[in-house]
Amino acid sequence: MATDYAAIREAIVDGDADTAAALGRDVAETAENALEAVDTAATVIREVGDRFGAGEIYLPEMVLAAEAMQAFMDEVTPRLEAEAQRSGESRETAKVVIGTVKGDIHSIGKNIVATMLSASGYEIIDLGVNVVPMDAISEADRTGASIIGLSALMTTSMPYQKEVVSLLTELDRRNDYWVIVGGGPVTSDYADEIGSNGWAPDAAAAVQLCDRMMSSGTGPATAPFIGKEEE
Ligand code: B12
Repeated sequence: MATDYAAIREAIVDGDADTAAALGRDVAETAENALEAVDTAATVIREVGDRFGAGEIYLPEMVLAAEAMQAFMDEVTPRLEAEAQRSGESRETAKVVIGTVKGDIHSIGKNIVATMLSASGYEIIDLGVNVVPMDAISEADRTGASIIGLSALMTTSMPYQKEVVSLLTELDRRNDYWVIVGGGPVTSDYADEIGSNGWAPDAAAAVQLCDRMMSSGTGPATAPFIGKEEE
């Protein structure tokens, strides 16, 4: 059955969680490409955010839309996992500590990245949201992770991505972890500037990014930054 993108859009914009959940179930059961449906939902929720930013709607409306998006994602996530598993060739994998940085509670995008990485064979240690920089490093130490993934959705929280890189450098431990960053306002140039190892615009690209790092054969301290490919 063809995915009803217009209905997904309407349910999220209207903040109708029940309908969004039902549409999520439809996608999980019948869609040809679940990730494409998730990308559509992500575009819609960002548009809702733009309208909030422009003062056209109020916070409660953005909250309702986010809840509808979450209800949709709850239904689609198992299918997303199955899809990624099917397309996964054999690859070198590793442990990834992932979280949304301090001061920031946005979790939807981070969760999609975690789901896709996990389905692709990576072991995920999800620290949740509002993660203090040193905690990301301590958890990576504790779990023996190779990669630290940091999500930030607000310009005000982006500096905490930088702080993780700076802390590792100050501790003389920059070679211990690949640090990758992402999230709505985070650009490839910013990611390069703060000294992270890589950036990806979406969850599928995040998997490719980790794959490239794990097969690079070099250490994080000397590896060239991997971000937006030059056109
Ligand atoms: C949904 C949402 C919320 C929900 C969050 C629900 C949840 N559980 O996540 C709620 C309603 C709770 C919320 C709250 C707030 N929000 Co809000 N929110 C959004 C919104 C509309 C969408 C974010 C989203 O889910 N996008 C969809 C996902 C799929 O996309 P994504 O996160 O970018 O992730 C993808 C990629 O970026 C990438 N990626 C993401 N993380 C990572 C990590 C790595 C390592 C990699 C490689 C890749 C990667 O892959 C993902 C999948 O494709 C944005 C608008 C926007 N343009 O982003 C505003 C937005 C981020 N919020 C904003 C604001 C201001 C707030 C509040 C402060 C509002 C308030 N007055 O209370 C609070 C924040 C409180 C806090 N301390 O964090 C502003 C931020 C402005 C700024 N300063 O930069 C935005 C931009 C809206 C706006 N235009 O004003 N918000």
